[in-house]
Amino acid sequence: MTTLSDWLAAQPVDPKLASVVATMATASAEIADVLRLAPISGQTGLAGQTNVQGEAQKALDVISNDIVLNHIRKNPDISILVSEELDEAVHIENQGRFLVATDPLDGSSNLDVNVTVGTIFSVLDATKGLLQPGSAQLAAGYAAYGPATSLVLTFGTSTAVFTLDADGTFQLTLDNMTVATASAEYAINTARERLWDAATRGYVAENVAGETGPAGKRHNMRWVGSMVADIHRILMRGGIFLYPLDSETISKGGRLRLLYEANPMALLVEAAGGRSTTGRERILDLVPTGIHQRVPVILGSAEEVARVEAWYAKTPAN
Ligand code: FDP
Repeated sequence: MTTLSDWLAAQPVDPKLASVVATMATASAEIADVLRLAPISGQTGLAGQTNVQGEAQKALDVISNDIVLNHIRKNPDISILVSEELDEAVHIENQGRFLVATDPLDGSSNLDVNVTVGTIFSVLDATKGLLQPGSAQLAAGYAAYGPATSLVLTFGTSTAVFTLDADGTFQLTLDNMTVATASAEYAINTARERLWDAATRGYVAENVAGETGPAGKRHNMRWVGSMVADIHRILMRGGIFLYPLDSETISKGGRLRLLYEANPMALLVEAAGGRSTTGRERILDLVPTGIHQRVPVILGSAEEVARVEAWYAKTPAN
């Protein structure tokens, strides 16, 4: 077996950059431990609850953020942390060349039902500022805390999957993964159908029409509602994930966050041969205007994403 350390040492990247990824892997292994035992330790994942001793509990996403921050502070090569849990970027007093943007616990509304959640992260050159396009990412990854803890990583050219072993090391379980070009599985929250734009409506209607409709094949729908779980399924067996702009999210720019959700997932998917778009633009080309900016997200198997892009191309922007 190849451990994460062996694999990182063999990558043609700056060893300091590799150390940033190793730091996020270590933080993820600690978060996996906390989540695994959370129901026994009485952690509900909800803020404002008290434990059996009557002590105030921190929400699991706050605990996860603390774990990440704690590990980041120990790595002198990381000088800035942007986190979904923190309003402002944290500037750490060192000369570290790297910035980490993270959603420390994504999908947290699934915590109480023991469904896969995850930690997503993106690594940028800290000397180039907070608001860089996703194409400038030096590395990206996520940990998926499911039946197994998976760590999925890219330095921008290929995507590899590791699995957390019983002794706390990550073992390489799939190198150079590819997202199937064609697929018939789509993921979207259909409860929002009344809010969708014409392009989303058109694409989904074709899928629902099945083999006798314009898509010419029967589609299936899967929506975990935890982005890490949905994207992990798509990376492993193909498919498309859509959280498009709709009449409710339009005022905020979208639902999901650009810096620590859309960008890292887009880099992972594209490095595995898939596509990513807002519908009208490649996600990785967007220049952020704020650290917590939201964007529409459509990514996955190239042929399915191209079908959605074709719908947007023939639908005028609002
Ligand atoms: P959550 O709020 O539980 O953290 O990041 C936001 C996110 O989950 C994604 O993981 C998930 O894909 C999405 O929200 C689900 O949104 P809906 O509840 O609107 O379906």
